[in-house]
Amino acid sequence: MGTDQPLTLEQAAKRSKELREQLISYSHEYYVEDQPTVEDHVYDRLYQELVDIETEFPDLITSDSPTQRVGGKILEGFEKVTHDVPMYSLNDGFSKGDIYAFDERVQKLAGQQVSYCCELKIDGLAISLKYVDGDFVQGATRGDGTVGENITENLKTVKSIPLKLKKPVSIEVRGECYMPKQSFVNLNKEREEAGKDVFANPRNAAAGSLRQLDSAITAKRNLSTFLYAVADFGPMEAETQFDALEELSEIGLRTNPEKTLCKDIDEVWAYIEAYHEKREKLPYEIDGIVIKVNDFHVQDELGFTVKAPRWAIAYKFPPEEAETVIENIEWTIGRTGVVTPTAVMTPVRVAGTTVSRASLHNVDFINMKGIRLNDHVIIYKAGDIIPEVSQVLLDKRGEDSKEFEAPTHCPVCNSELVHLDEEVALRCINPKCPAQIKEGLSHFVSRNAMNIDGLGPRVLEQMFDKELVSDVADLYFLTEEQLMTLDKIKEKSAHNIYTAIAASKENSVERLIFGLGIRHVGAKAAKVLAEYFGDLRTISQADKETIVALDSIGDIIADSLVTYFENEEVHELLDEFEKAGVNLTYKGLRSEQLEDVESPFKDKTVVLTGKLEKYTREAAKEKIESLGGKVTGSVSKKTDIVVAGEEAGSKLTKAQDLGVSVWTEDQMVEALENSHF
Ligand code: 1X8
Repeated sequence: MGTDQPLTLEQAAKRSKELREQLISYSHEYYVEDQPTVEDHVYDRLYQELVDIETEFPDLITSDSPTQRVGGKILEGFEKVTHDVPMYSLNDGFSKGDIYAFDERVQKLAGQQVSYCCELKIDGLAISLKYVDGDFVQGATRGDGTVGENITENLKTVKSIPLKLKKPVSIEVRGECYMPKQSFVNLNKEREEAGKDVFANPRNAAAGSLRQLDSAITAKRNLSTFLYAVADFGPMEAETQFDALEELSEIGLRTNPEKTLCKDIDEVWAYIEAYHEKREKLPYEIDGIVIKVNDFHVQDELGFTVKAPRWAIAYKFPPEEAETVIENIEWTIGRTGVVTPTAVMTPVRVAGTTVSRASLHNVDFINMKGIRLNDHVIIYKAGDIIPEVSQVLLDKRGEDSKEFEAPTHCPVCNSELVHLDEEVALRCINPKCPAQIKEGLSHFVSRNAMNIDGLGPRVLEQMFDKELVSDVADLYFLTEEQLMTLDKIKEKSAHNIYTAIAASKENSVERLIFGLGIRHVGAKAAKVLAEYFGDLRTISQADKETIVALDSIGDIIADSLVTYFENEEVHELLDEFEKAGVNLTYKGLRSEQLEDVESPFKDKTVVLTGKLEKYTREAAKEKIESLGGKVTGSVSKKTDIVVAGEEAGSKLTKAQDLGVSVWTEDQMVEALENSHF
C-alpha cells in the first residue's frame, strides 16, 4: 500500500479477502481464545483499510466481514422462532445431599459407575445459534424452551460469535450470552454519569442489551458467550460431553476453559467447593455448577423426564445476599457533577467480605425500591461488584422507618442542584464546585489520562485544600518545596512527584484530551480527535460538522466538544498548559503514515530483556511501537524478535529454545536508526 493508485476490482478483491482473513483471525485470538497477538492500533488500521475498500467496492462485502458487526438494522419487533430441538431446562440441586442423591439415581439407572463432566453455570441468557455449511444464519433466545425470539441481528454484533465456523458444518449450538463483570460496572457508571437508569446486575444488563431493536446499541455493550451444547449431536464426532466441548472449540466457538472431568461424585463435590471459592475472582458471574453424565451413550439410556434430562443437574450456589439495616444515605458528587446516593448500612458479611455501603444510584432508584432510613433490606453482592439493595423487607419495617430527603443543594459547595433535560440524576452544575474539581484532578492524573504516578486522592485533596492547585493546569506550576508542605510528603516523594508531573508534559495530546474530562469524550474518541486534528488548538476551533464527520464520533460527542470549547475559561486553561510547556500535539503516527513505515519492527512482536545501555526500556518500547511493532513481556512462539541486553536471563534461554531470533542492543539501535517513513 502507500501509493495513491486506485485499486482495480481484482486487486481490491484480493486485498479485501486478505484483510478479512487476517482480521477474523486477530479477532478470534482476542475474543474467543483470550490471547490477543496484536495491539489495537494494528487491528484498527487493517480494519479501516477494509472499510475503505468496501466503501469503494460494495459488492465485495461478504456476510462474514468484520465490518458487518457494527449493527444498525432497526427492527419493528422480534420474530418468533420455533426451536427444532427444544431447549431443555435443568433440575436444580441446592445441597451436598441433592448432588449425592442425583448420583445415586444415575448409577441405579445406568447400572454402572459413571463419570461426570462439570462445568460452570454462567449467569447470562441462554441462546441457540444455527450454522449452515459453516455460516451463522440464525440466533435465538431460549424463550419458553420451545419458542424463542429471533435475535440474529443482535448476536451478529457479539464478537466472540463467529460469523463463519472453521469447518463448513451445519450445526445448532447452545450456550450462554453474558456481560463480563467489569463491562457491567463500566456500563452502569457511564449510565449513572449520563443520568440514565442503571441495570441491577450483569444478567439484566445482558438481557437488556439483547432485547434492543437497534443492534447498533447491542454492538456497544461488550457481550460475550460460552457455548456448551449441541441441539443434535448428528454432525459431531465426539461421544462424550468433555470431547464435545473440545470439538466446539475446534470449529471456532468459544467454550469455557474451566470444565473438568470427574470420575465420581466425590470429585464432583470437590469441584463445586473449589469454585465456590474461585467464583469471586472469575471475570464473569456464575450462579452454580452444571454436572452432566459425560458419556453420550449413557445420557441416551437415561433420557429425559417431561421437564429435564435425567443425566444432568445444576447445583445452585447459595445467593450472595444478606440482610442488614439502612442507617444513613450519603450524597457524593462525581466528576461531572452527578450527585449519587450511597447507603450506609450496619456492617454484614456477604460472599466472604464485610460490606457496609451499597450504591443507590439515584433518587428514582430509591423511590422505585421504596427504601427508607432504618429499613431492613436484602443486599446482594456479586464478585467485586459494589453491593446493591435488592429488596426492602416491608414486614420488618418499624416505627423508626423514615423517608429520606433528597438534597436540594450541593453538599460540598451548597449551590442549588438541578435535573438536566429530564435526567433522573441530580446534578451540581457549579463548575467551581470543589468536589468536582477534586474528582477532575483524580481523573486527569489517572492511568489512561496523563498517567502521573504518586498523586492519590488524598494528596490531590490536600493540594486543593491548601490552595496549591485550583485546576488541572496548576499541577504544572508546583515546586518541590510546595509539595513538601503536604502531609507525609518528604524530599524524595516530592522529587518523584515533581518528576512524574514534568514527564507527563511530553505525553501525546490524546491523554490530555481525555484527561480534561469533557463529557462523553472517552479515551477512544480522544485518540480519534488527536489523530485527525493533530493538536488541541485546532480541535478547540473545529466546528460540529467537521467533528461529526469523523469515524466513531457521533452527535453527542461533537455537541459536547463544541460546548466545552465555547467556554472562555477553557481557552485560558489551554494558555496555562502552553505556558507550562505541556505538549498539545499528537505524537503518535497517523494510520496512513503507519502504512508507509519501513522498518524491521513493523508488525513484529518484540521482547526486550536484560539491561539496555542506550535506551531505557520504556523509550525503546515506545520507539518500536511507533514503528508498528508490538512489545510484549514474555517470550512465546508468537515472538518474532528478542532483544537481549547485558545479563539477559530466562527469556533469552527460552528464545533460544524456541528458535526465536535474538538481537543485541546494537542491532536494535541500528534497526531503529535505519527505520523510516
Ligand atoms: C444452562 C447453563 C448450562 C451451562 C452453563 N451455564 C448455564 N447457564 C453448561 O452446561 N455449561 S446448561 C443450562 C441448561 O441446560 N439450562
